[in-house]
Amino acid sequence: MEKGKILLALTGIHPQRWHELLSAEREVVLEPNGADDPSITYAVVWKQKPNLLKSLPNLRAIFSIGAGVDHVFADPGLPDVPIVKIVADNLTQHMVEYVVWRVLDHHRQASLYRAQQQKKIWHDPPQRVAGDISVGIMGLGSLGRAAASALLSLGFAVNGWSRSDRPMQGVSTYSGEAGLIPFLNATDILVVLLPLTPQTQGIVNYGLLKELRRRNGLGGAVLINAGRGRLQKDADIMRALDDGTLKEASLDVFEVEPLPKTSPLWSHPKVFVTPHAAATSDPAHLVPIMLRQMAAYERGEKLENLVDREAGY
Ligand code: NDP
Ligand code: OXD
Repeated sequence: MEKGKILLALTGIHPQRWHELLSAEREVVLEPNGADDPSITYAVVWKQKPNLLKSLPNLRAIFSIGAGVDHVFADPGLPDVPIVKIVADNLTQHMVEYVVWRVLDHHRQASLYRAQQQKKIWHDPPQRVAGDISVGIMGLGSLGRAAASALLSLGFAVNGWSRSDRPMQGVSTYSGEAGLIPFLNATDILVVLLPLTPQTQGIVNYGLLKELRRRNGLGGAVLINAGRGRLQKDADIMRALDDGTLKEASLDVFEVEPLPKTSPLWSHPKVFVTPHAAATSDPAHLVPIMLRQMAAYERGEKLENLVDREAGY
């Protein structure tokens, strides 16, 4: 197969660094200029414009610059070519750090100490150890498994929920619809690392949060969502925080992003907001992986980390 040309089509992300690094090895067309060039063979995308790719007759594969691919599927004219998602140590490391940071922050009652500090209160509340707390990870994929390992090494009890059976040493695993309620009933801190698909949209709602365990001395259940915003119902999270169903939440993703300035989540005292920054895609680490895959494909090897179109992730 001859060396292919790349279309770089990013929305809401500055393309310069991606362009520079991809251009070091291949010819790159930067959307919108020349985006209909029939000699384009690969598309590197983040939220590509609708119907942009369907007119490219020689497109061999689409590379998402993120681990999530819901932004690729949002295109009604998505051509039927392989879609590759990112699996990279660098991205995984960022996500593991985010999850461990947020779990420890809630577990070690950081909000209580911040409030005490503001009032100059010297008070040492009772402490639990990690083994008293069950962290439940919804989505035991590349990121979920790495986060589970890190939490296990800190001594937390860890539960995991996935679509199919995913045994993991040291983790209590649950799967499918039948496993969801038992998983939630055994979980104190819920970490959401699911992909957004028609099956998972809106799954983090009030009814689900009600099922979380509340007998751990944490003072209530905790939600951490770093998956996708449309997995959750922002209004249900507000309701759950306000009536005590949830003690606290760390939210990296929101139904609408950027989070509108009018959203009450910004100023809610029990919510920790980050701007979809749990694991940012770093071109210096991800472009070499994409270029390696393109070269391997042209040598006749298989593409790795392919998206299952039917499953949507
Ligand atoms: P993977 O595809 O490796 O894993 C997805 C996991 O979710 C799998 O365990 C899968 O089950 C499970 N799952 C999917 N659908 C269902 C369902 N209907 N019911 C139960 N479980 C389900 O994805 P990654 O770990 O690489 O990434 C997860 C998500 O994290 C991404 O899709 C993206 O949305 C988000 N993300 C967010 C970032 C941020 O900065 N906030 C950065 C990077 C990613 P099974 O194992 O059976 O297939
Ligand atoms: C991703 C993201 O999917 O950054 O990688 O959200």
